[in-house]
Amino acid sequence: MNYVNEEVITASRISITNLLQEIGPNEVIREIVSGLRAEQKTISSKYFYNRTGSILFEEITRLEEYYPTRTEKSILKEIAPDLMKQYGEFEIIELGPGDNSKVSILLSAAKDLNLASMRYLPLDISQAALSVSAAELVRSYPNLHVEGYAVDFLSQFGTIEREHPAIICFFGSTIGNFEWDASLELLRNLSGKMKKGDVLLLGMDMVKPAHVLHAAYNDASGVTEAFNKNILHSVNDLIKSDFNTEDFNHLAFYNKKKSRIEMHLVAKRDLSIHSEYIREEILLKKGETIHTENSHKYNSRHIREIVKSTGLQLNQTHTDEKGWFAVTEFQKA
Ligand code: AVJ
Repeated sequence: MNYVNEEVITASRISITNLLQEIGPNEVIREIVSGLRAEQKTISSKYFYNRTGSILFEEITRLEEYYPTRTEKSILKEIAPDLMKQYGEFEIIELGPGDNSKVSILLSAAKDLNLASMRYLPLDISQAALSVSAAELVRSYPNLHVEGYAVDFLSQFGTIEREHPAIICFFGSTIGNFEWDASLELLRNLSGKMKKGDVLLLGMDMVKPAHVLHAAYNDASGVTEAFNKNILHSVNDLIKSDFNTEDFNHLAFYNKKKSRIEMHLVAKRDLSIHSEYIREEILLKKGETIHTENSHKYNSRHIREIVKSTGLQLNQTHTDEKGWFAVTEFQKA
C-alpha cells in the first residue's frame, strides 16, 4: 500500500508534454531516402538510437577505450558543488539527457544545499525515455519536480515556457554530431532563446592523439561496430527496407583536416536495396560507403569562435587533467 501511495505522490511531481506530433513519418522517410540517394550516401546519426541502439550506446559509454563519458562525469563531479552554490536556485534544462547519470551529479550537489524545491526540464526525442528517467529521479530527490518535453530540441527549444533563470545542459559532446557551421547555427539559436543570466554547460570532446581517438571508435570487443551496423536495422524499420548488416564493414577514422571522427558502413559487394516506399532500388557499388556519423573534436580556437559567433560570454572552461574533454560554461550577457 505504501508503494501505491508513493507512486501517487511522486507522480504529482512529474509532468511530461509531447510536442512532437508535428513531425510525421513521411518526413522521416523522405529524409532517409534522399540521404541514401545522395552522391555520398548518408544516414543521419539521430537514427542510431532505436531500442537496441540506445542499449549499445550505453554499453559503449562503459568501454575501456571510450573515454568521453567517464571523463565528462569526472569533470562534473569536480565542478558540481561550486556550480550549484552559484546557480543552485536555477532550474536545470537538459538537451537529450539519455540516462540520468549526468544530471544526477548536479542534483546531488544541489540537494546538499537543502533547497525547498528544484526543477528539472529534460528535452528529449523519446517520450518513453523521459517517463522512465523522471520516475527514477523524483524517487531519488524528494523536492524535485520534473517537467519533461518530448521535442526535437533543435527546432522546438523556443517553444518551452519558463519563468526562472536556467542552467542549460548540453552534455556528451552531442554537439559534435553537427557539421561545424550547423553547430554554430544551433548555438546561435540557443543563445537567442536564452535569457539574461542563463548559463550554458556545453560538453565538448577535445582534440587528442589520433590513436586514442581511433581506439575509442574501433573498440576491441566490437560494440561500436555493432552500434554502427544497427543503424541499418533502424532504417529497415523506418522505411521498410532490406539492408543486411552482413553486407557491410564498420569503418571509423580520424579526419584530421576536419577535426572529426567519421563513421561509415562499407559495402562488401555490389548491392541493390529495396524499400516499400520507393520504386527505384538504391544501388551500392562494392567499396562504396554510407556515412553514418561525424563526431567533431575541439580545441581552444573552436571555443573562441563559438564565443565570437554566438555572442555568449565564456565564463570558464573546465577540463580533466589531460585536457581530453571540456565542459565549457557560457553565460548570456
Ligand atoms: C553521443 C554523439 C557523442 O560521437 O562519441 C559513440 C556517439 N558514436 N561511439 C560520439 C558515438 C560512436 C557519441 N555521441
